[in-house]
Amino acid sequence: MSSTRVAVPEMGRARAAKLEAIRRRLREASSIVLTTHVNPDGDGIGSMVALASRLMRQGAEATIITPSRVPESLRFLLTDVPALVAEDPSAADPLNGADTIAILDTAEPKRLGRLPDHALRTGGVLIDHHPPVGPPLVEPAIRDPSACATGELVFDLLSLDDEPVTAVEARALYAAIATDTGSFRFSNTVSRTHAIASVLLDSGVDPGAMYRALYGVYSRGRLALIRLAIERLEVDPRAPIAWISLDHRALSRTGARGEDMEGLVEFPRRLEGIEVGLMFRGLSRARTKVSFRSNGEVDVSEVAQLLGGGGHTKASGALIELDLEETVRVVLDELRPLVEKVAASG
Ligand SMILES: [Mn+2]
Repeated sequence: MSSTRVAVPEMGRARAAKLEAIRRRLREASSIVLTTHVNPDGDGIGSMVALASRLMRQGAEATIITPSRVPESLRFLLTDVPALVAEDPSAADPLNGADTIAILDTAEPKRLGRLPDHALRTGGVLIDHHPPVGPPLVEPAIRDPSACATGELVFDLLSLDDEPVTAVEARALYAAIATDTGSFRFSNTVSRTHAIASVLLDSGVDPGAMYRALYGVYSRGRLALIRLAIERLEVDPRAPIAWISLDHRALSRTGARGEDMEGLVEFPRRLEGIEVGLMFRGLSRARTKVSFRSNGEVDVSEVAQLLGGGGHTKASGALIELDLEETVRVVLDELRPLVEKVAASG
């Protein structure tokens, strides 16, 4: 490493020991299937691509299998690596030939489609940054919530090899870290995150081009959906709550994809004076998905849990077995007292 580069603060000993065990296990493998959770995100895909690239350069066979479709905006990452990519896990051949499965960015078997059966048979490694629940599906495993992204753990894993990251690996890891830190603005962004980003930039990442590839291009369908969503934005007359509700025909009417719904809840949340933003999405006549976003004063996970969902204090969600209108009414009835209390005390 050249002396002009930023030095990344060393990873902790516990992390290093776990990653070393994972590295040894992967060295013994000759045919590896890499996978991530359903509805794969930039962290899952970027982590798989970076690790697949390194494994292939070391002479192993690598296949990326996702339990559900890869969003349009992340496909560019997959074209960077010659790993065979299968989006339909019922394409069994690569799985049957694999001697090792690498699970990235989740430790929850129920988010892995039918991969867990294979993983239990072949064994493998698990790399995740979500808080650990129960024993890991395979070992060696690392589940380290102090990492901002699985991409950070993969960066640390690759750094155990005595070689620099390639431009392909750097792009994939940058995409992983940028997505999971909300473009370096969430509270999981610390100085080490930027130190890693600095190394990745020195290894060939163009941050402007990456931002444009990840977030900068909207399909016509997405723009039509945003217009519809903003037309539907409502503000509660009693408490500082705003919401958007879209029925189950919104996608077919606008030509948008399911993934285009992501982030729409930011519009009501960002409205001046609002404490809680909501997004109601009618999935069918008797099923509605609700996303809660708080600006910090109200703990929305309380209401989400009350309605059978869950999440974090500032971002949570629930699936409710009611139609759209009824769901809006029920959620507002539960949420209003909480928000009024905070608004009164503020
Ligand atoms: Mn992640």
